[in-house]
Amino acid sequence: MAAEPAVREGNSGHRRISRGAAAFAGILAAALVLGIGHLAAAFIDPAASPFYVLGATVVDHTPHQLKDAAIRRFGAHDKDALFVSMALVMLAGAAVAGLLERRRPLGSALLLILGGATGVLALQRPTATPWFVLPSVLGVLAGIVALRLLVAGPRHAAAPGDGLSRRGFLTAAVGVTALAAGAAALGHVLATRLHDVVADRARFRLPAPAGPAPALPPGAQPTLAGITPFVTANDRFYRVDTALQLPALTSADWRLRIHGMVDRAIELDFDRLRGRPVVERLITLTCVSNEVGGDLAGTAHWSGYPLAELLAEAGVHPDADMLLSRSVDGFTASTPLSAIVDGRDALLAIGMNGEPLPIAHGYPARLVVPGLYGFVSATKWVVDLEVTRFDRASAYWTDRGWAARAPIKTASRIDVPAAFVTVDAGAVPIGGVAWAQHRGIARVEIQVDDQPWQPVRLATEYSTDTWRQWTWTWQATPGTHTLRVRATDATGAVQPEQRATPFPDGATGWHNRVVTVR
Ligand SMILES: Nc1nc2c(c(=O)[nH]1)N[C@H]1C(S)=C(S)[C@@H](COP(=O)(O)O)O[C@H]1N2
Ligand SMILES: [Mo]
Repeated sequence: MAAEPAVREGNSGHRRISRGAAAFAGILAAALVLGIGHLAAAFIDPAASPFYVLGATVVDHTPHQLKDAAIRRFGAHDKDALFVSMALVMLAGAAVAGLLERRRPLGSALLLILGGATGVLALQRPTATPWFVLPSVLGVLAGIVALRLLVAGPRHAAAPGDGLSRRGFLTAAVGVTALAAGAAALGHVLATRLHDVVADRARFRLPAPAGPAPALPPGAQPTLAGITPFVTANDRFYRVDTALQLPALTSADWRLRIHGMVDRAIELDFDRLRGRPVVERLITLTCVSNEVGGDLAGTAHWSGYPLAELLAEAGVHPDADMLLSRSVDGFTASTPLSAIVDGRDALLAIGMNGEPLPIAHGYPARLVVPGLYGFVSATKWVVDLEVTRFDRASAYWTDRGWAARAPIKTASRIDVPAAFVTVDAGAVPIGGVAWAQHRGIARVEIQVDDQPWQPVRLATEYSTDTWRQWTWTWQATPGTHTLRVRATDATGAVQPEQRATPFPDGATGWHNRVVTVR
């Protein structure tokens, strides 16, 4: 079959653009909406870019079941998966707009409605100002002009309804593509230039800790190939947050307001923090979304300022019971004040493993509170601490059905042997990790098939706020066997066998591994 010409004579003698060309025109127009919108957003706030607005809105309204499924299915690539699905939906919508435009300006109307909706959604973003509508509006106007031009032809065409010639169409298409790509690229460059957080982080000098973390005692890290390292490197540390675009907050722009139920509100910046002693602590962070056997946990040297001291300066009212921390991107976490002032190492952290916080982990400042899941304590890019009460305020995930208070549940995991490996009969090294932050691990036991539970060798405890490695030697016999692990915390509570999903306050159940022995 011969290729359809881009432009052909209609019955009326008017040239009408082919369906394929019209769909293509719609896609180019939509690309221009996003490109111009992105450029305009660079002058306002990168968070006002239409593509980002749509993605962030989807993330904020995704039911937790779907979000958990996405994290399970795509892991750290859950955001890539979101971007790809969004792009596909947009591509389809844009093609429809192009097709609709062929007879009447219905495609333009569709762009106007969708662009208007994006502008309204932009105003709902946590950092929004009235200016946030502008990128969507400017983008849509540019998109409509492009769509009219490509599909209906210029106003000064010889006769009303005359479309572009084939050559004119191609020229215009190339022009629109270049404009869209150029605007998007320029927007990207401007946004990074204007908010150059990467350079700022490179210049940031992390103060040496006045109170360094105690050294690892010998025996805290068993030597077993494949066992989880006691300290997690920054680039191996799990990352969980709702941010599609990393907040770009420079240390010069950073302010932390402490207010609410306090005697005097205070505002800190890095100049005011300078000179205060920095402490460094090893703390194991855990995500509530961690499944039984999952790897959403990590241990790092966190350095920063004790939160209790900062709160004491503001003077916390005795009837307050919650610290509501807020990120520059609007995320909030509700932390019981008791967990901050009871002597544990709750920190306003500015360093991770001897470096300024990586941008993805909260640069320039975040919270770390031992013993509590990240969603109720570990606010990254933190800019606001409100002292309040659980009966007056609630945080981001609590508003979406998750628990308001969430201490970390006791967990244990088999790391060695890895899943699906075959081992030789005889002495087989087994190993893993267990955690029960702020209570401590007292015992870890392993069960082979239906045999009695047996205690394993626990690595030396570093502190109750860190995980604990364990090893065991199995006299393996040929066949297929199931190994099961369970931990007991220092209060004597045995990790429950009962399986529970992460929602609403953390998974429970015993991790097991099926091993083939030959
Ligand atoms: N600003 C912000 N901070 C956040 C989150 C978030 O979505 N936004 N997620 C929290 C959750 S659920 C966890 S488990 C920890 C993860 O910290 P990490 O990414 O440094 O491992 O960050 C917490 N802090
Ligand atoms: Mo989390």
